[in-house]
Amino acid sequence: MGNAITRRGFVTVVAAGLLATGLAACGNSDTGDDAGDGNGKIVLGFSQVGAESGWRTANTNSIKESAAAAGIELKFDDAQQKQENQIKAIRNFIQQKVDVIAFSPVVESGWDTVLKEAKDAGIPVILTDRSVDSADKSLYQTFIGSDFVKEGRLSGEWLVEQTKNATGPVNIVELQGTTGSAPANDRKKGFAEAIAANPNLKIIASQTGDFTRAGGKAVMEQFLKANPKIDVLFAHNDDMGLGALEAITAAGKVPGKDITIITIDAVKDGMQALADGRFNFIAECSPLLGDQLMELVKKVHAGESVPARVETEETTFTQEQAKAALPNRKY
Ligand code: GYE
Repeated sequence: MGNAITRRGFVTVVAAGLLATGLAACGNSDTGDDAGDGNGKIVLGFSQVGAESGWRTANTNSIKESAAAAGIELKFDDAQQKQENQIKAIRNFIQQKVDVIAFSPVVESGWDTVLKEAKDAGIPVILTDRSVDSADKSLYQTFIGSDFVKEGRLSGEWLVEQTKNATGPVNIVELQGTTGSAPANDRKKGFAEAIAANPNLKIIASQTGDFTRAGGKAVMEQFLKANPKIDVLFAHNDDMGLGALEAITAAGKVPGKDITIITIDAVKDGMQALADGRFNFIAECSPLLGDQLMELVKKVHAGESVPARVETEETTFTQEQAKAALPNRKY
């Protein structure tokens, strides 16, 4: 594995042996006009997860803006968080003979058949934001996105440090992201690993809130009813944390004080809650993947080799750091 910081602040990880594999088989040496638009532009079919969170909205905007700036024709589909819709959209893109397909897989499993169809049609596929668990890596060219395990681990490590002098048990509730999605699986894993050596840190309840505010609120209400002593909330994204704030306040507790709140994403509303003292810590997950994605689209379309993995560079925020960063936050 080689590591290099690229000019856009992304860390590029090049896996050995990937160079140009699969690309030759794709045979995409045309001018980018297959979709019949007659304007010579590269046509990109993009299947988005949905519009479930502030993160997702920022990600969609980034992709649309970057495609326009790069002169790439974008066919955009919103799958409303349903895998079947994404599979349909990808099949449509194949039928329309787009030049490149990119998508953010709502869940990790169940993609092999449709990815094989794209490969057989000679259309290269790029995974963005979330990955798939397909064993056959030749089904896609590259995966650009965050290290979700690391985000969970950083969240857990912060909590371990904060609670190092705690004498009694620290009761944690967890709001998971969409069941079966890479960020839910990985954030859960990273967090659990980070706190594992501290037996007083206990996850007493863990359920999905589907990455939405409404989900976060509803599940937090149940958690509060069932558990008289909750010390910490770990939410897999800001939006669920923001929904949970309402439930916590309605239960007569003070968020950020009675209950320590850790979330992931660092979108504006989350950062505001952190700066205001209602959240306590956020691990950042950048949705601004558009520019980097368009560069990859151009490269795979030109038959050039690309790294197997392009990892987003991210940081973490405490309340003080959120106050300082908020005025310049882009999303
Ligand atoms: O954290 C969450 C969104 O896949 C990284 O999806 C993304 C996650 C993000 O709904 O807010």
